[in-house]
Amino acid sequence: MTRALPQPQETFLIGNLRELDPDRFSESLQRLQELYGDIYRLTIFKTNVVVLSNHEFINFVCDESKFDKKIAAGLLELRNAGGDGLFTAHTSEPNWKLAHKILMPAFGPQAIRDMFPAMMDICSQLILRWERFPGEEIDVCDNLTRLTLDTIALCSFNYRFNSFYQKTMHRFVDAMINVLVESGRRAQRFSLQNTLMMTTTRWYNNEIAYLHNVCDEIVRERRKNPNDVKDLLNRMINGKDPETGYQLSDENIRYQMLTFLVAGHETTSGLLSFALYYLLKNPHTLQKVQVEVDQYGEITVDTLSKLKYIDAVLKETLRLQPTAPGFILTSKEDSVILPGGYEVHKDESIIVVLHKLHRDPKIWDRPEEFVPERMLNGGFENLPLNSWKPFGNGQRSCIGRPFAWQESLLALALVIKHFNIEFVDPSYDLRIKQTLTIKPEGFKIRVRSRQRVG
Ligand code: MNH
Repeated sequence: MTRALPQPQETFLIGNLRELDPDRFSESLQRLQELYGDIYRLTIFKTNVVVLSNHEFINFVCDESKFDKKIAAGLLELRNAGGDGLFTAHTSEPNWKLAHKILMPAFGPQAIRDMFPAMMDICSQLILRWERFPGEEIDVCDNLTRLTLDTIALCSFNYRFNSFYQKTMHRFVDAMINVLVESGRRAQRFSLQNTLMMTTTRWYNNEIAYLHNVCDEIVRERRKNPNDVKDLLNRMINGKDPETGYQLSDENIRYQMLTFLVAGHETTSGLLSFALYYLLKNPHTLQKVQVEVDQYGEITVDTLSKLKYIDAVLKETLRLQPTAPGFILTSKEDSVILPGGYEVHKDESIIVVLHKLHRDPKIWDRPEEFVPERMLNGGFENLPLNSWKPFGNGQRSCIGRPFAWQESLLALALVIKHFNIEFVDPSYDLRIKQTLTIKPEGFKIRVRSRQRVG
């Protein structure tokens, strides 16, 4: 016996589209969970989506023999910019496997260690800048986005955006946000509507062209001045599949460049911003971080693996605020029966809502509270499988995870080591801003050096 899925009343032609605020997609899904439960169906135009919000359902769909990543809705539109780059490629596309094989070694333990000096280079720029402006208002997301964008570009392509030497953020960031947001909106219009909105479409295509141009320029420069560094860019230009000898095409390299510049900085910037927010809201945790970093004179690549409490702070931050708030799957078989007898068909998109998984009261004790201690000594690994999924699932999970982790440990350690931090507005309460990823909106701090340097 199969059971019918709960679903809000549909409107002619658009189905349940109105239930979703295009600028607050994740919050809309969370609100619907409160009304319809841990599994419900929405119809967006003609496509059905099944939204999952608890561990039991999500654990079931994390089985890769039965389910695969689906490129749908906003991600499908994002292919206008990212093409068959790793993040927006269908698993069945030959370029996904080829690029995955060529690029995996670039994220191995030694390769990431080798990036430490470049990460330290950019991090020192942030520290120096904050030291020079004691007591000034700092827009946290702005500054941390400069940090993570410059870091991914320097580490992967040996290219400098020099964001800390500019008054305004690099134009790349604006263009990227415009493309992310507009891709999301396009997914919520009729295709005829998109065709008719000629001015918007021209602007959108122009923004994409600008992004591609930044990528092409970096590749052009490397081809003109080749070197034998084993960075991401050289691996893309020279790497071959050892079995077939196939290489990445120029077009695909452009897509990968864009993918890494975008995927490689937005989520990490959000993670660091939320981590600072939670530390300020929970002064005793901030103090524990200070005690931890003060044990070490200087932060080196070998110090990082000893910073167990900061590691726990970052994990707990991603539990409460998974900066990539969900992922989309599809059944490999024509149809599949989920626990409870709910039948889901192959053409339906299955949305995993991480915010709800990470606060499932059956799994997590005091789920709404920020408690880094729960992530110590194995942490989520002691819980049922698939309880904590901020980096996605299986073969399509985040390739940049070790990169993001090293960068985040370093940045948080250095910031807490060097500064006393306070809210500009002590009554600030978290507001979430969503593009594709989420960030705290309007979060501002002041910092003062803890010890005089130089
Ligand atoms: Mn990342 C895929 C989260 C940092 C590059 N990343 C994913 C997915 C999640 C994710 C979730 C799976 C999405 C999906 O199933 O549709 N990523 C994060 C988070 C951080 C992060 C929370 C930081 C914190 N990611 C990074 C960094 C890089 C990167 C840093 C690059 C250096 N991520 C990727 C790429 C993919 C990806 C590339 C696509 C991998 C694939 O499908 O082969």
